[in-house]
Amino acid sequence: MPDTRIDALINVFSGTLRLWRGAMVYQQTPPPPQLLKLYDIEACPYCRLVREVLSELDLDAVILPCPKNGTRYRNEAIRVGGKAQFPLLVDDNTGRVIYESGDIVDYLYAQYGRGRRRRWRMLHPLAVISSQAASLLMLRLGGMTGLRARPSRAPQTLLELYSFEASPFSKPVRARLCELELAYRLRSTAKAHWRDIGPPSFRDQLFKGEKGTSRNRRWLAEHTGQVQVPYLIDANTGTAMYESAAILRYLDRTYAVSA
Ligand SMILES: N[C@@H](CCC(=O)N[C@@H](CS)C(=O)NCC(=O)O)C(=O)O
Repeated sequence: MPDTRIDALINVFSGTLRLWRGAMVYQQTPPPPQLLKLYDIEACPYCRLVREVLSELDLDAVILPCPKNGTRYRNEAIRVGGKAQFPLLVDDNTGRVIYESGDIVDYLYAQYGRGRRRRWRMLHPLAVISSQAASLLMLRLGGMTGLRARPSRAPQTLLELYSFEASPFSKPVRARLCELELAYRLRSTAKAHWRDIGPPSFRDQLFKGEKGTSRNRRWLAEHTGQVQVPYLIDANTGTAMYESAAILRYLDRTYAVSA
């Protein structure tokens, strides 16, 4: 089985541990004028909890990868927030700079959703434990990607990735973007209708109806004729592509530098 399939299988288990949070849109929010910024480590269980909520509120964001030993955005994060702790959310719409996953999740639900019930906030420690278990699973079985920086060259223009947090095939791509410290505009593409559930090849045979049940899903349907993630757009080279294995090869070929 190719590596990406094994990774995807491990990600299915880790997604199940998180009860598939970050797979469905709970509320479609009008996009705020300024993009949110998230200083993030893909393998960090706390960052995962925040990314799940971006998917569930259908919020796009600029993801600024800060892997261990990274230099490209880590110093910027310390300048902005005062310390190297991740996740760190910056919302230029309100001037808020927030550490602590629980506080960030509360803030996102309050600012862009319908608020979060107190009992969910009280359950945050449980969410942390299951997210840690999910990360541990990937560490033990998948070698934990998306943790440490690898040498790379920086693109001039932000990459764009259509993805949602629980997507098993998107995770390895986000992990590689993190390791290579490649910032990207996350186009949240979580499922907004039960018709969206299931692998695209199977689902598209079953449901012939209109594709595109959320902003970014509609965009994919209109511009590419299908709805599948991950989908990468790189304006630096005029590239736009589906298929996680091909995207990983492209990122390595284009941006990785041998140490
Ligand atoms: N209580 C914090 C914990 C955050 C945390 O410990 N993050 C780790 C990464 S998983 C970190 O920032 N480590 C410092 C580093 O990576 O340099 C939260 O919920 O956000």
